Amino acid sequence: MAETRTGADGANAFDLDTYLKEVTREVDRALDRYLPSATVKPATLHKAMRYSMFAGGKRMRPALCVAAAEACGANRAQAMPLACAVECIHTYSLIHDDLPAMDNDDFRRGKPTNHKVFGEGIAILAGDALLTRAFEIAAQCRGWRRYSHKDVIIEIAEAAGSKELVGGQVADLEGEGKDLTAPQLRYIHERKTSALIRCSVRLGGISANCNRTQLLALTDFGHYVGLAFQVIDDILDVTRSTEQLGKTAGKDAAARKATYPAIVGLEKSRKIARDLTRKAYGALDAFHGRATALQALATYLLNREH
Ligand code: GRG
Repeated sequence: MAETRTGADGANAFDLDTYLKEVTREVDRALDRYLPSATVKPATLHKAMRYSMFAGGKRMRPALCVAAAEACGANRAQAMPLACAVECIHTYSLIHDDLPAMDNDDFRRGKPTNHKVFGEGIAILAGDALLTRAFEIAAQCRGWRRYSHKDVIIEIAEAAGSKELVGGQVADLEGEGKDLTAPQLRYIHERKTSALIRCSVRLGGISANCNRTQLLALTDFGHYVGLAFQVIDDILDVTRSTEQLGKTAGKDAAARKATYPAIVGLEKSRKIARDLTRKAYGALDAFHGRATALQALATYLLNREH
């Protein structure tokens, strides 16, 4: 079990590495149970769903969900169903994002993209089935004292829907080749990336029956971490190689996509990511030192190299 250790300087050092390994193992085990086996008919579809799901994603959204639940006093098992639901939505969005009609990418999570292996038709359907499975998992949860199943279904549907995740993707597509302003770019980031990260953190709180003050703090934390996540993603796209990222590097410039590095330069972009992460830390004050894992995850996401 990951612990908070006391370092040589007397300060507490959270062992994030162990924490992430443990959470990833538990999430992978749960996802394996939640997805139909690769031999269940239609086997091609279930193979395609599993191919992308177990291709080696960082599992950041489930980890944030679990860490948020723990900050509110719950255990990992309580957060696991909704953590898995969010990873199903995230994986669907990546499969569809990689399609020729979208970002047209050949490489994701260090492997050929879903449509490269299974063809476009099956890739679209694997994405659809993962999206649908997320709602099934949420609907099958035992329930929460303060939140109804309807609350949770609406929470996920709004984050994944036309005004957030899908809406952000539309704005991203429509912005290609245009000179966007920083506020226009932020509009895209808030929807395309931050909405699902914010939802992951809120679902962790909901899994723990969090109170209103905690939910609002988690909302702010997820919002700022989600924005910082995309700024760092844009920076990595220009500073890292395809091998290091496990997905095609330099795609944004090639597609003439607006990014923070393109608009304000690399140094200013790094400062923006640091400032957003600082705001995320600020939101954790509401947890009076009980949100160590969330704080460590925010730092990790700021400093990540892939
Ligand atoms: C409805 C046809 C249709 C398409 C929608 C919503 C959508 C497709 C795509 C979402 C857009 C998208 C991919 C946003 C970027 C978010 C982002 C930075 C993803 C990468 O997340 P990581 O780094 O990935 O956590 P891993 O692979 O580690 O899980």
